[in-house]
Amino acid sequence: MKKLLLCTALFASVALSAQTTHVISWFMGVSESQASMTVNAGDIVKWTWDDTLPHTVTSASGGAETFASAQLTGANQEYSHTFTVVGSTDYACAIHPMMAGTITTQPLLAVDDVTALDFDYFPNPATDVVTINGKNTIDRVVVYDIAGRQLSDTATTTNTVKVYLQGYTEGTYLVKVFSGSQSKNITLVKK
Ligand SMILES: [Cu+2]
Repeated sequence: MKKLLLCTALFASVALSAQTTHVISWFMGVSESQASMTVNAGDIVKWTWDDTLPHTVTSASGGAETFASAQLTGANQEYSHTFTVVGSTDYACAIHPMMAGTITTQPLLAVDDVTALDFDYFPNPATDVVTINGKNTIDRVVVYDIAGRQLSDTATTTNTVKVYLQGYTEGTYLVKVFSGSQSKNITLVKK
């Protein structure tokens, strides 16, 4: 049983390494939280124009990455950028500076890290609670939605940690589990 669960964990980690495209709706009145997200290194962020006004997507100086779209006008215009540098980049529309956000790039799990932190988790998919059983003490568990938005950040001090999913809608969630200096991402499905 334990072996099977570990295989599941390995598979989930590998699946998470796939490149993901995140979409941001780009329009006059977009909020900073709508325009901001955390992505894994290698992910693509695609902005889609959702009004008829001219906009750009332009990075601020001093950020991790530098990018600038052309000035594009009209619904369904789009601009994409692939984020590869770990760190944060503020950006805005050059025409409407209040249209602004921050893209934070976190390191993609290296293949060698997959077995570094030893734990099982079950059940997955789950309806209410997922139990994580660590070989060592688990220090912290952070839950993200599939768009990379952080939903919870819990400090823990035990080998066994429960992740409660009752309040979440059905779907896929990313969970970062920390133990000592190591961390590992897993994918949980709420059904
Ligand atoms: Cu604009």
